[in-house]
Amino acid sequence: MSRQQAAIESTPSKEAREHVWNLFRRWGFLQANLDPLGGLEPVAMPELEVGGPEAEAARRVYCGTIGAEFMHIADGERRAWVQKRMESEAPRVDRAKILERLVRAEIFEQVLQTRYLGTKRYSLEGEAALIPLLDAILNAAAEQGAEQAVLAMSHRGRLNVMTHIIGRPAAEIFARFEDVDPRSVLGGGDVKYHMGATGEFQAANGRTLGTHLVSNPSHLEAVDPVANGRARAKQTRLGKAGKRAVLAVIMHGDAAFAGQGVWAETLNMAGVAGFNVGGSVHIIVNNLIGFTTVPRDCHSSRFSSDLAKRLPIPIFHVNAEDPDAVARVGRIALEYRYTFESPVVVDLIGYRRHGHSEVDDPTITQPRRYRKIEAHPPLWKIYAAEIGADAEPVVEQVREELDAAQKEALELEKSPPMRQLPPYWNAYRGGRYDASLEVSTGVPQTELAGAGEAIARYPEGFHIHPKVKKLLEQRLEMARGKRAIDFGMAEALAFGSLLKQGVPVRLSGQDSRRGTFNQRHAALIDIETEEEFLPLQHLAPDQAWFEAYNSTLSEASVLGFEYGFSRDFPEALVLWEAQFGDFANGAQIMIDQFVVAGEDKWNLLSGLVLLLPHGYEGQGPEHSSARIERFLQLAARDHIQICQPSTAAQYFHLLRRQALRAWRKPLVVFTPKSMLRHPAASSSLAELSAPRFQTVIPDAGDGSAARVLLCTGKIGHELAAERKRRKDSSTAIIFLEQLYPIPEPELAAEMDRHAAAREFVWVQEEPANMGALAFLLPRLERLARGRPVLSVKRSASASPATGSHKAHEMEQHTLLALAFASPGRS
Ligand SMILES: Cc1ncc(C[n+]2csc(CCOP(=O)(O)OP(=O)(O)O)c2C)c(N)n1
Repeated sequence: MSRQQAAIESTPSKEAREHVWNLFRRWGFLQANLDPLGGLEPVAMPELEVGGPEAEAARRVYCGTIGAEFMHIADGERRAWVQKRMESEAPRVDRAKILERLVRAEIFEQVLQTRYLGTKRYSLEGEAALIPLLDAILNAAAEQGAEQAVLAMSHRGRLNVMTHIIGRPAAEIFARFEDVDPRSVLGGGDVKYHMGATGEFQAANGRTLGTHLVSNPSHLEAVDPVANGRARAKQTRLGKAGKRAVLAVIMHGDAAFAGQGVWAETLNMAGVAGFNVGGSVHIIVNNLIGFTTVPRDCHSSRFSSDLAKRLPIPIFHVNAEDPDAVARVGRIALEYRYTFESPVVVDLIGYRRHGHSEVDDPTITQPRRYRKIEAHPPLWKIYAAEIGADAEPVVEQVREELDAAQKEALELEKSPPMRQLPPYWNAYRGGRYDASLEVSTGVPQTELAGAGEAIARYPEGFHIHPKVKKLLEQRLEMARGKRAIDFGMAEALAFGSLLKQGVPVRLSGQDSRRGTFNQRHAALIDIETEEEFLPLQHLAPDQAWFEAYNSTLSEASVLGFEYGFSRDFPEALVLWEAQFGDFANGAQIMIDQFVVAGEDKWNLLSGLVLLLPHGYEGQGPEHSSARIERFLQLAARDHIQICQPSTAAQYFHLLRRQALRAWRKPLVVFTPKSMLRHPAASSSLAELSAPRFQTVIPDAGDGSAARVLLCTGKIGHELAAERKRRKDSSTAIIFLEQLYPIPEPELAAEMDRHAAAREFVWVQEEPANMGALAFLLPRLERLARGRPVLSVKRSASASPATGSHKAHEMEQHTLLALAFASPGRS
């Protein structure tokens, strides 16, 4: 007998009992019976080698088919809550309903397997308990007052969830297997197990929950922040009640959960003001395999869920072959979310009956495990025997229903869309650009002055920082027309004028409240109290809402979140800002898979704005380029807009255009750094009152120039200064402000106006293999009508810019010299 055992048996005091229970509360999950196939060996724990009735009782609670990890939570109230739920008697569950759910889940897969042999569907078999788990979660959510659930998941079991939880008719799934309408998606569309779906869930208490499964790409976990952003937007629509009314449920594969950083980034946002969704419910659909890779090669920890312990949130591991325990855990998890507005993780441990997809043979890599699986009956059979029920009538009925659904699908001419857009999308459209979409974006000077005064105002007694005070005084002068308007003020006026027109504005990014370049000051900070004041929230009583958030230091999750937000708030101007444009490549998956391709794949629109500081200023390889070339490579079918406004007024009109046009397309804006306050890029109030954004800024001359330089952004101002210094009157400079959709009529008109020009020269700061050159050259050549189009650029390079400031200056000097070199020599 160990010393510990002896001590406990000789002194059965309350403290000793508590001590034993605490050992199991802390470590019991390591010896819980979690793997239906018995592969997950219990961990030898000397702490748990205690005997006696208390230990037996504690072992029954904590080493059964539920393994609860919660003792890492510092908040005693939360620990006590989980403890109470674990240690109280398991509530009764509706076993007949659970059995029916299991039968439906498995027979659905079997029917698809026999009818469409050799087609990938990513079966849920081996994890069928996911359906009763989601059922328990949504039923409990309905009791808590939830009205909508935003669900996200990858491939595994997705078709099953669409049918049995989201509520889409099985005929729609069959229609996709039959591929009844291939012409409708030529060159576009997406595979069936990525599609979004909208439906309704009938809860046991009589309430109906709106359900939506978010469209998602193959890139595992990329959908996580998107789903949360969508939930946040839906919550924002409902005001204070939003967090209770809208629930996010995100499902993960075990390999992806452990391996993909975007999920870790998303979890890190859970408690941050701008990104909180009142707690999302996470389910790891844990089949203890990732494609062909076993858990020990997928993560360094025992459980794939360990990363979740970065936050003080509970993790409930549950054996997927104990459906009663699964249903119980679902309810506990959901109620924890609602009690503490906290994320919560359910780790549903089962197996995968087939290969990664049904066309893959798993016996090559896991022969022993798959021999076991082959001999293992489906869960509904095990459960029916356990509860003494006859499942055959349900099986028959489900088969008949699915037969009928397939027949129905064969009669369809089109695959009906499984998702529906909410009515707030009615006023917006995508598709091709046409000029009739344009609206006036100018604002009368008197209104600008009024908005400007309000932007520069702060409450009496507010202790303002002297530097900010000066900036606000300057803004006041700008509003009164006594000082030229810089980019910071132009942006504030764009936001302010939109807010007054009823357009909400949401901005987030790293240090975006102050602005990386000290240019924004969206939130003023009292230097005595550190209280905040956001002038744009105090413009007028009937103004729209304004939110500006500093984000976590992440690109992928924050951009994903804002994309999600924009998907459910088309009426708002939603902006994500990169600290420097270079860092946007940390969010490349979001850009490629959602922002740019969303319309093509899913016919889903977004008006999200990406603000990407760009420009060569000698700050090294990573603070120069927002990779214009990459965005241009992605540009097709008018699905994104790519612009580089060269003046404050142009930025003002561009932002307003984005919000006021009915055309909802993502907008990539290359924003300035050194030009933020440069006189050449500043504007007058009159320019902000001008009718609209100019896609092309023509040269101010009479069109007689012998040589025409074409450019975009900062380099144009440098070219103009150089032209002045040289007293050159034979060179024209045209600014291309919108790189895509390429404004052909405007550009052609301006190039044609220069009838005497012998050549056109595209001038860019970027190396030859970057920037807009490769994209524009063939187009410019076409518009030049036979005249040569030359180019001036840095030499091709693998890295965007030099690390030496002096080298940068030498290069810049050479660029300008070449741009003004005599014809034919560039
Ligand atoms: C980011 C990313 N990398 C790789 C893949 C290819 N891939 C698709 S499924 C899969 C295995 C996923 O395993 P797991 O997360 O455990 O989910 P399961 O398929 O077992 O349900 C992999 C590697 C992918 N889709 N996304």
